[in-house]
Amino acid sequence: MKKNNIIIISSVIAALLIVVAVTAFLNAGNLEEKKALEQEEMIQVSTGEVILGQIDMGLVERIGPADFAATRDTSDSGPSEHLYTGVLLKNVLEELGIDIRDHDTVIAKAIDGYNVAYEASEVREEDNIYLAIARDGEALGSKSTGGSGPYQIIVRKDAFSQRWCKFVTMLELR
Ligand SMILES: Nc1nc2c(c(=O)[nH]1)N[C@H]1C(S)=C(S)[C@@H](COP(=O)(O)O)O[C@H]1N2
Ligand SMILES: [Mo]
Repeated sequence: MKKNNIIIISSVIAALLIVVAVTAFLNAGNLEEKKALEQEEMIQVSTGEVILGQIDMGLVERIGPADFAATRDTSDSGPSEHLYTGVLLKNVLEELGIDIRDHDTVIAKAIDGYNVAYEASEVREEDNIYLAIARDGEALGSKSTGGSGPYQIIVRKDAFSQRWCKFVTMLELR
């Protein structure tokens, strides 16, 4: 084989390897970053590019968590009513100095790769989308401890709870 051909083929293989590596990195969806946030019991709030703030337990405590009932309905269990403790997501954003009217959508991103998009208009509703920290009086726990937290988004109007978001570590406002 000509030396030039070997150089061309090697370059193509190298370029493909770089593409594979970059794609794998992007697909990981900042898993390390999400794990660190889970560990520190924090949620990062951003526009996707710019960080707008961070939610921690102190912030939730300052807003004043309250109990509310919601129906959890999973694929392998029937509907069951639970008492969750949390704060309205819109109050959390307000506490961070974020005006939800500047955005159309809030995307919740969880540590297991589950993402849910909420319309800003839903988030603004009075008694619908909550950020919960406890269920039936017990802290939610984390994915590694078999729980659903430390934070979980509860959508009270979602009859089948599939738009709830367990293990949420990031909120992206678009
Ligand atoms: N992070 C995350 N959130 C999630 C899910 C999930 O797989 N991962 N499943 C959804 C679905 S389909 C249901 S019914 C509810 C309740 O799930 P559970 O049975 O694990 O409580 O969580 C929702 N939120
Ligand atoms: Mo579900």
